Amino acid sequence: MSTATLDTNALLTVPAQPFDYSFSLAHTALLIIDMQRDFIEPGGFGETLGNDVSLLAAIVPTVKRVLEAWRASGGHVIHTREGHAPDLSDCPPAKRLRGAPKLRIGDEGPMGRILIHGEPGHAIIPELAPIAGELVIDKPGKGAFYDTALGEVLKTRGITHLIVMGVTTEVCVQTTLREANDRGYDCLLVEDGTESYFPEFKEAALAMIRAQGAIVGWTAPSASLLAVLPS
Ligand code: C5J
Repeated sequence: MSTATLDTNALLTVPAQPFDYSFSLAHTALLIIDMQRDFIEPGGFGETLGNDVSLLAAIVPTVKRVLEAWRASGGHVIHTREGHAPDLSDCPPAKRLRGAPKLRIGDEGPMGRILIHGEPGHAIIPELAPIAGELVIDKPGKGAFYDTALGEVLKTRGITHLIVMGVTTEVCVQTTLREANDRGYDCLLVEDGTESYFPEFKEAALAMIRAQGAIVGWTAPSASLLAVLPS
């Protein structure tokens, strides 16, 4: 179907857990969380914390497939990046100093300073790079609403529903879903469009999100979403 003739207010329904999820393109944003080199490529923040980053890299083709189909449908796209100002003024010492990583936030690594705005590692991976018209939200915390303009942007655009992908499932993705849910957004998490360094944490997070009648939100495989997109 051509987007020129598309009714973006039409309701689309995805078979999801714990029950069907309905949304319209006009009032929904595809929100892609932190698909940054620092989490997905060797030498970044994720690896300095001792994680196997290849687990996260494996979802890139799926995220790309959904992103391209969503773009073709003409829907809103928002990307987030976790990171900090070069002077670390927005990085609480509790975040920087916790644990014993090989490199801390702000230290010089193979992809520049770890999780610092403008450094190569802070960038979204090239396969998923934002295009003109797509919003990028820089966030200092795990949740995308904390200390950002995301809430205002969604209100201005009349967005009531969020379809979410990205990393990591139980940290920035789950925190953002919980923040969004408390603000009244209906959220669908794409099951194979999110990943954790700990597969058991991913499964637990998915189960927690959709438990108790979608207490935080819905989950569905990408194939179910792709099947209803007009592109
Ligand atoms: C983490 C994130 N795991 N994007 N960040 O520190 O989930």
